[in-house]
Amino acid sequence: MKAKRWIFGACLMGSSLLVGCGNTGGDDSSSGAGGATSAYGDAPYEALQTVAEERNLTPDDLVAAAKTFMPSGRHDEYMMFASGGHGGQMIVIGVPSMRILKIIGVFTPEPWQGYGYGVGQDILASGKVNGKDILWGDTHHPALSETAGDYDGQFVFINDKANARIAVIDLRDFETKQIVKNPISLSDHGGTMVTPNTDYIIEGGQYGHPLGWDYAPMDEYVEKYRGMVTIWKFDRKAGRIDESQSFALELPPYWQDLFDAGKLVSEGWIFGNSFNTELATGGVESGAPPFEAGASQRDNDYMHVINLDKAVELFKAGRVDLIKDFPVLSLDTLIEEGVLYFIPEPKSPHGIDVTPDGAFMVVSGKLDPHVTVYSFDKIMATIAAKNWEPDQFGVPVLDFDSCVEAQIEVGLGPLHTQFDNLGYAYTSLFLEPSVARWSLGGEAGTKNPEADWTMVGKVPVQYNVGHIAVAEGDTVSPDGKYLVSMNKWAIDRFAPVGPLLPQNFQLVDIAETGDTMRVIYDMPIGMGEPHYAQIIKADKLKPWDVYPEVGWNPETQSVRLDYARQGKERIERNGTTVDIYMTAVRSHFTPEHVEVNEGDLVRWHITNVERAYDATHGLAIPGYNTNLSLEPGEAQTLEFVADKPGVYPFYCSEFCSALHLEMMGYFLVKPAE
Ligand code: K7E
Ligand code: CUA
Repeated sequence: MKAKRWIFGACLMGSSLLVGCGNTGGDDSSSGAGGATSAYGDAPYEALQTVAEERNLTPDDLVAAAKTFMPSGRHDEYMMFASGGHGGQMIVIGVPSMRILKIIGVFTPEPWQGYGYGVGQDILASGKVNGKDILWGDTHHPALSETAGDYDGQFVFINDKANARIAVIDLRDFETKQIVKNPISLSDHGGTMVTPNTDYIIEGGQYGHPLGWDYAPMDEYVEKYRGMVTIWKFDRKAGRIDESQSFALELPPYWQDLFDAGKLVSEGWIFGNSFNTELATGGVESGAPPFEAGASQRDNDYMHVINLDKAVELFKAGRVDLIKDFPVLSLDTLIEEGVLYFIPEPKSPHGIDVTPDGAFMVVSGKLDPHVTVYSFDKIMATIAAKNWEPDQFGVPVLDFDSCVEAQIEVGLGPLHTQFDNLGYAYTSLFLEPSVARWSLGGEAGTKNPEADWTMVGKVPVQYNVGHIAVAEGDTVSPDGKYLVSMNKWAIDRFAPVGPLLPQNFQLVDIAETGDTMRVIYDMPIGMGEPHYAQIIKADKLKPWDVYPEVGWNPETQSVRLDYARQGKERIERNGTTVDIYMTAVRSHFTPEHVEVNEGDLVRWHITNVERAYDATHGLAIPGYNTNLSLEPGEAQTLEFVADKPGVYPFYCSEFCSALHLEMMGYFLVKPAE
């Protein structure tokens, strides 16, 4: 037997790796997974062996392949909602197969979904900044809605760092329903995070600037520039952010980075971190230290500890100032009322993550090889003892030693931390690059064999990991099992596609204790630079098969009043306004001829009257920048001026039936005299 013939070697030794290898006759359940008859006759394992040899696959490769392969028709156990980075979308990915299931248009038009070309036009327009259409976003942190600290599968939110906007996506149809522009800030990063019952969505700022977009010269940085965190009220019933019940907190112009909401014991508090407590203002061109050096001089920055319940109380009591008509709790009020505290944190931190039990806050400094763990109990005791010194803005800075529970050396460039079901935490190490596993203390620490607060092991990743996401990792009861390492660099992992490479999402099997962690899949992400992701148990999602009723308007999630009904299709002219009432069904539009005059205002109402699962039609109109995606039951209205005479063959852009090519019509615009 050749050395390479390890598969049957293992089999003959009685390994259970190959189920039923002693009986490959295909006659019963022992012949392979699921008991199906093999397409490879009576020699499926020889076929596997041949593939392994031809493709030079190791036994580990085969196990990894088996762990991530999803047979046709079978569904993934988890779904990952990943930010689309500066692509401005959200990416839905099945785990463990790592197959992309959907790309949701959020801040960016998405023609396949008709988003931004009819549907979603109003939603994108609500994200205007200073009256300007902004047709992209830099999405960073998705947050699934939670009930009692557990993902509930109803909504997902995401921020746009570039323009300080927040979007709401409804998971009944996986479509964006709302974009809210922050009225006082131009930049956000610490969003989105939700409180344990999704009462509030947190949006922290990033780069300091005068709130409300006023002008102030850079040498007035300390007096006029500010940071902020905005608390958006979420109305679950309406499925929308209620801007009238939302407010912001004025913060010193340290650069706030990430926030996380307290849970269980720490519910009612939120925690953030910051960098540039140096208040560096750059100016390398005039001899000042560049930002990256100027903002890294001090050994410490400040973790932010905010009493959210108290802030809400003060807002409700009207203790606010208005900036651009938006209610803001001033820094003075926050200090006076004991809402805001700082704690020193190792220099230039990036992530802040609250443990599943809510008892500890984990911070890592990019320039410090440790993670620092703060105890909520100790923080409360330190506040009660007034053991603090004010910073230059008068904010109490709590005594570091009195708040810290542990510091664990994890490696170079620690960024973000996640948690699992085994009492472990995982921290991404940007510089090594790898993912470190370490054991929690407290209650959680009893779930694994290691001592509390100790480094357990590392798995190398390729390359330069940013965020990591564990299945159900931000909930009060993480599932563990899988971790996705979101790597910024891909270098040699995939076939070259020019100088702009995809990002690399690596799936890591973390189901075992100790230092056993295995990379089992590499997934190229060829759009944007995804930052964070959350992974939810797929059976928590209950999306609609078809819209509940014919005439459905997905923007309002209700039936339109004047939708185009089957049998009532018509064209109505009222002066120079023309209303077209059209239906779509396999395989025709009714009416098929639409003639208007040059200069008419056209209101094109169209309904897909199908009730069959997946019977989607499109409406593509050449020359008018229009494409709709009409899911079964959906009704849309397009509005435009027919400003160019001509003959426009419009057609269905979804291949819906054998006669799909015939599903078309003529839109004629008759020249004015
Ligand atoms: Cu890229 Cu959370 Cu915006 Cu870290 S962030 S990597
Ligand atoms: Cu309808 Cu193609």
